[in-house]
Amino acid sequence: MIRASVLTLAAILLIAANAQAETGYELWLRYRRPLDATLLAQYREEIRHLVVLGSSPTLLAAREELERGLTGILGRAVGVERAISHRGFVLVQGSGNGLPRDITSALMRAGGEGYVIRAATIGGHRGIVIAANSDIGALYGSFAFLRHLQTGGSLVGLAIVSAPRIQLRMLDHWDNLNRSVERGYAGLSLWEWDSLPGRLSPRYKDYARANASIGINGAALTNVNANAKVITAEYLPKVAAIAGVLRPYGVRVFLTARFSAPIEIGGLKTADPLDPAVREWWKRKIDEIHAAIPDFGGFVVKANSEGQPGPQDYGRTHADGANMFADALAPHGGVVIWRAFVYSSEVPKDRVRQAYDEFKPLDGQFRDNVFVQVKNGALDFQPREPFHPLFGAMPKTPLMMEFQLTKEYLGQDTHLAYLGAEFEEVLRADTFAKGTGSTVARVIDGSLHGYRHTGIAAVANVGTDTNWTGSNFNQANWYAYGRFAWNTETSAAAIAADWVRQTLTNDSAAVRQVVHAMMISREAVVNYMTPLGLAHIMATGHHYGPAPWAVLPRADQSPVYFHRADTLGLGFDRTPTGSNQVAQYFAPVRDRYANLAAVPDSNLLWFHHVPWDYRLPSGRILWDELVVRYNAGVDSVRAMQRVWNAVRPSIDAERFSEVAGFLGIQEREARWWRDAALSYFQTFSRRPIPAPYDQPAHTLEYYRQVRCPANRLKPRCETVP
Ligand code: GCW
Repeated sequence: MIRASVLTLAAILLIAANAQAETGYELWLRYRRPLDATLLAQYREEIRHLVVLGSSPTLLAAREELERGLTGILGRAVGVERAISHRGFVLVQGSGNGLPRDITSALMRAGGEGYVIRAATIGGHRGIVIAANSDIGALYGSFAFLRHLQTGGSLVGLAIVSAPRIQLRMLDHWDNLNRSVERGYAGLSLWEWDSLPGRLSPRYKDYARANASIGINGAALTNVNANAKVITAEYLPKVAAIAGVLRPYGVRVFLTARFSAPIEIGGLKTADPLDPAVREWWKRKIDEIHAAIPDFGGFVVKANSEGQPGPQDYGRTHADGANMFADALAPHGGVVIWRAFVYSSEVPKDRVRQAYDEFKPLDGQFRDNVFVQVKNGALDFQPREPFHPLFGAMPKTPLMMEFQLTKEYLGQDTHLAYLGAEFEEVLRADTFAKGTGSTVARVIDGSLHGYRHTGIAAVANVGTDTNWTGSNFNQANWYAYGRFAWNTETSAAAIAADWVRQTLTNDSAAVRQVVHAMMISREAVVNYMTPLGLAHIMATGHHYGPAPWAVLPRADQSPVYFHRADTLGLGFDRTPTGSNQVAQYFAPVRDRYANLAAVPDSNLLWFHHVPWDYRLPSGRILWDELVVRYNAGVDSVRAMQRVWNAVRPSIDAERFSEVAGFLGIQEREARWWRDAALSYFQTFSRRPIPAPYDQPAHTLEYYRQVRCPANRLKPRCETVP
């Protein structure tokens, strides 16, 4: 008898433990009880019932999320009532109606999508108001309130007002219709085209919740290397079904347009953007899309880049192409997002000049509803690049930022690299377009040039993996992107702390340590892959692992083209004696970059071909500094491992071991990068690796032989020491 009940108890405990098993699926929306008993007591005292005024799908979503979240955090159910009847209410409404004066006046600062969260007394009862000027604002406010509780915020004197600085905050999927994901490392595409529109995967709604919780309000569902099929009558009902799930969460659907679609699916002979039949075809097509998806956001277009068709095929400009779509979308309120990532078929003198050279002259020629979307740097999502010189250079054309969350060049799913640090670095960079303080953030939030509309995008890192992003830490990049898109002035460390508290642990000492590890992680990757401004020395094709020696048929795809190592030195001369790409920046940025004595170490080899014995501000010559940096990268990964081991008691076993495993791979691969790169560059520098640093574990020949099968979903190079 006693034995039986002990067994039952054990079984119950096991079930309880399993219920809490941390797969990562819940992302930062875990809603666990706070560790701090005083805080929990306060929450339980102050939060007793929920009153959501209104029944729109968006307000119902807010109610559902608050019920779920509060139940988890308080550890007991919260009553849902129609009106405030006693103390401890949480009132949610998408208007200022009937609210105290201090709240209605705060709402004036909340704009169309922002919110106010305040402690208030209504009808003699004390409680909390979440108010906005729209239902979506109320939903964002609800998520923000839950975040406040999840991160251990106090309810005393609660007074928050928040509004997004950028209007369009997009996630761009590079998802193909066969469900493969270009540069995706987290499984298959979320979009189950075969079973749509009949079946709606539960993932769609959880995806929408995650986005809404960080303020993302647009999603381009398909790859910019586009397939025209997605805009056929066969696919539009499928797209409409997804849009229906995302709509209550404020996420509008966008698609990618293949420029040659009029030929491929329209039976026309040309896709010339000035041809009346082509223009008419797109107009009808866009009408058809809007009939299926009334709030369709518009198109993202990659044209005349990496072999994609575009207006230049017909002797027309990017503006001609973009304006054709713009004219057809305008009556529906849609926008065209035209990418500036152009990479033409002719080998240029300097590939990183191209976007500026092609787009700058077109400033002023785009219609009102066109965005030009610019990658954060002029090359291609490298671990570090100087900010793209187009920022600040197109005052008449709203420029959108494009970041990449899927870490194509930063260790993909495996390596820990918190990109918040990169977002912060780029957004705070000063373009000097209109003197000091002309930051990239102020270009894209529109305040510098008075843009008509503003936007930001990031290439998504999500897929069907249980944890969504391939590794638990990659979730932080999705999260940080949304938070930065909402508030470009925020800090990477503050966002990291919120993420850790919501996602991993609320133990303050552990939070501090994990944030520290995250904050050094991106610089670690820069150091062991591409220190001192090196770029694009990754293996060909899959971009995983080092191959600085690679020579491709096409020069400007070759690592040797980008690093230019020779017996004299290392680096790409972009000063007036070289490609003069520095001239694309405003003074004094261009002068600082052009001057070997003034250029920051972080961009040194990006702008200069530097002699091996050139002495850096550290007092070391270039070669020795390179050795130091590569080793610093490895050391930082080891420091991250030490942090992770130290916080073990605060982390669940599942995620602890996943991260520990990945950090082990990262440490090994950081050494691989270091040893491969240094033994290769040493053939030019002809200098020893100074003590006390390790000599490469293998010969250069060995590293050159390492292969990471390119056809695997996640290239892993298990043979590496
Ligand atoms: O980063 C490069 C990628 C390509 C990608 C391209 C782009 C979608 O290697 O896979 O294509 O950029 O941004 O268009």
